[in-house]
Amino acid sequence: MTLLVTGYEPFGDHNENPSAMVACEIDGEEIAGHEIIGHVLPVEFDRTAEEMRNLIETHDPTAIVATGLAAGRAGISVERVGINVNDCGSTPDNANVEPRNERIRPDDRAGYFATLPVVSVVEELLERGIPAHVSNSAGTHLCNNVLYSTRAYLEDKANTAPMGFVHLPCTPGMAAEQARVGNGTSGASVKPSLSLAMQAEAIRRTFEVTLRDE
Ligand code: PCA
Repeated sequence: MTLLVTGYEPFGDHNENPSAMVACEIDGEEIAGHEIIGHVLPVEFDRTAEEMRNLIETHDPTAIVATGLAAGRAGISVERVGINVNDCGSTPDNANVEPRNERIRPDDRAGYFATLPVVSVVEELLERGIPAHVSNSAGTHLCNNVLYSTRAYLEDKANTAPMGFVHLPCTPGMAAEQARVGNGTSGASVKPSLSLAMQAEAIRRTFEVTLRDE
C-alpha cells in the first residue's frame, strides 16, 4: 500500500523548490502501514499531467498529495479546488510554454474539488502549531493544472483515492536570499517562510488525517 506525494522542480526565478525537497525528504517513510512514494514533477504544461497519471498507474496509491511552492503565502495552503484554466501569468514554464486563458480540458467542467478532507487537515495542522489555511485558489499555473487534471483523470477512472494539492511557502533560507538580492537592507520586505522540517511534518499529517478520515 502506498501514498503518493509529488513536488515540483525549481521554476521561474526560484533556484530551489521546497516542494521537491519535502517529497524527497519523506520518500520511503511509512504512515499507518503505507509506504510514501515521493516524486518530483517537471514544471511543464505539456508533461506534468501525464507523468502524474503514469505514477498513479504504476503505484496505485491509497491517497495522493501534490505539492508546490507559493512564494509569499504565509503558511501551508490546503487547496479546495482546481479550475479549468491554464494561464502562466508572468512566469513561463520550464520549457518556455506560455498558455494564456486556455482550458485544460475544453469540454469538461469548470472545476474539480480536492477530495482530501481539506478542513480536517487544516484543523489538525493548526492544532499541531503549524500555520495553515484552506485556500480557495491554487492559481492558474501548474499547481492548479495538476490538481484539476489529476482529479479529472481519477473521476474518469472511477478511482476514489483521495487527492488534493498543498501549496508550501518559502523556506527561511529562500526568504533570506530573496531579501538579500532584493534590497532587504534598504527597507524592502521579506517573504514569509516556514522551515523545511515543519513543511515535511505538515505533509505527513495531511496523509495521517486523510487515512484516518477514509
Ligand atoms: N508552484 C507553481 C508551479 C510549480 C510550483 O512549485 C504554482 O503554484 O503553480
